[in-house]
Amino acid sequence: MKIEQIDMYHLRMPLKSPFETSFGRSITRDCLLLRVYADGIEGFGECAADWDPGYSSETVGTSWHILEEFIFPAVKGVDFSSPSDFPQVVAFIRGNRMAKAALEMALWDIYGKQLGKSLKELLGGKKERVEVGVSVGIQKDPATLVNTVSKYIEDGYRRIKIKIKPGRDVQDTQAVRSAFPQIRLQVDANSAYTLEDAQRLLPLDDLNLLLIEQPLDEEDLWDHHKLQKQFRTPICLDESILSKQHARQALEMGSCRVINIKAGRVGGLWEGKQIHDLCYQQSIPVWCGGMLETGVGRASNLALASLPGFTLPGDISATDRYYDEDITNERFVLNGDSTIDVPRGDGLGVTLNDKAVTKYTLRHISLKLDT
Ligand code: OSB
Ligand code: MG
Repeated sequence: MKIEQIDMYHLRMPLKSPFETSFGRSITRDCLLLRVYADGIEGFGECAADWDPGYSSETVGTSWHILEEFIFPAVKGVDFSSPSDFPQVVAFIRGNRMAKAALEMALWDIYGKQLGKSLKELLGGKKERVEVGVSVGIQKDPATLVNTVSKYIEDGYRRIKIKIKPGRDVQDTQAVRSAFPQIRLQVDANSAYTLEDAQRLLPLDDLNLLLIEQPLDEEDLWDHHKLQKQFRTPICLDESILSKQHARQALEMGSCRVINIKAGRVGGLWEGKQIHDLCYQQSIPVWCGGMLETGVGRASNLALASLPGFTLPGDISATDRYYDEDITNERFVLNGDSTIDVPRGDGLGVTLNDKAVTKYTLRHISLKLDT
C-alpha cells in the first residue's frame, strides 16, 4: 500500500448546542479531515485536535504543521504491508499523537477496502452494536442540568456523564443523582483539581458513580494513586494515558481502576488496541471516549469499541447529539437499548458528503506523493 495523494481540510463544524467543560466553552468544533489515496483507493482520517490547547497540547494548527512538514514526507514512497507498520515509520517524530492517528485511520480505511473487511473485523472486534452514553457539558445551574439530562434520558441514553469543575461538582452531581436514582452516572473533571481538593470531593463517593474521570492534571499519575486510595469509586484516566506504557504504569501504581481509550489521544487505533489488550488481560474495564468527532471519527470509535474489553458504555453518541449536518452521508442513530450499530461496510464504512465538506472547510491543501 503506497500513498499517492493526500488532501487535508481544516473544518469548522457548528455544534447543535454549546459544550462547556472545566477548560472552556465551545460553539463550534474544529478538526482536520484527511482524504488519502493509495493503490487507487480512497480512505478517510480525522484528527481530533481542537482549535485550542484546552484538552490536549495538540491543536488544529500544530497538527497541520506536523502532518504537512513531517508525517507526509515520512510516508512518501513507503510501501505499507499493513497500517500496523505506520507507528514505526513515524516513531522518530516525538509526541503529536493526534496528528499521527489521523493518517493511521485513513490507512486502516484503505486497508479494509482493499481486503473487503470492516475496521471492526481488522481490529478483532466482536460486538455488532456497542453500548453508548452521552457526555453532558456544564449547564447554567443544577436545575438546568437536570432538565438537559432528562431530555437525553428521554432520547434513550442509559448512561450519563456530566462535566464538573471547581464550584460545579458535588451539588450538580447530587442534583442529577436525586432526580435519577437508578441511572448509570459518571463525572469528568478534565484535570481541574489538585490533591488538596480531595476532602471537598468526598461526597461524590456516596453517589453510586460508575467512575470519576481525570480529576487531576495529565502529569499527576502518582497523585491520582493517592486520590484513588481515598475513594471507593474507581478513578478513570483520560488525559494521563497517552500510550500503552502509561497505561501499564498507571495500573501498576494504582492510579486508576478504569481507562478511557481514545485512539486519537494515544497515537492511533493500533496503540488503542494494545491498551485494550493489556487491560483485557488484567480484567481492567475500558471504554471508548469521544472528542465530538464527525461521522468519520465516530465510525472509527465504534469499530474500536467493538473489542471485547470495552465493557463500559462509550462517549459515542448519535450524530444528532452533536451536529445538524455531518460530513458523512451516514448518520449514527441510537437504538432502543442505548446502543449504536458498528458500521459493517469495508474499512470505516462511511462515505463523505462533499457539499458538507466544502461548506465547513476553512483551508485545504492537496499533495501528490508519488512524483
Ligand atoms: O474529556 O472526554 C473528554 C470532548 C472533547 C474533548 C474531551 C472530552 C470530550 C467529551 C465529549 O467528554 C465526548 C463525546 O461525546 O464526544
Ligand atoms: Mg474525559
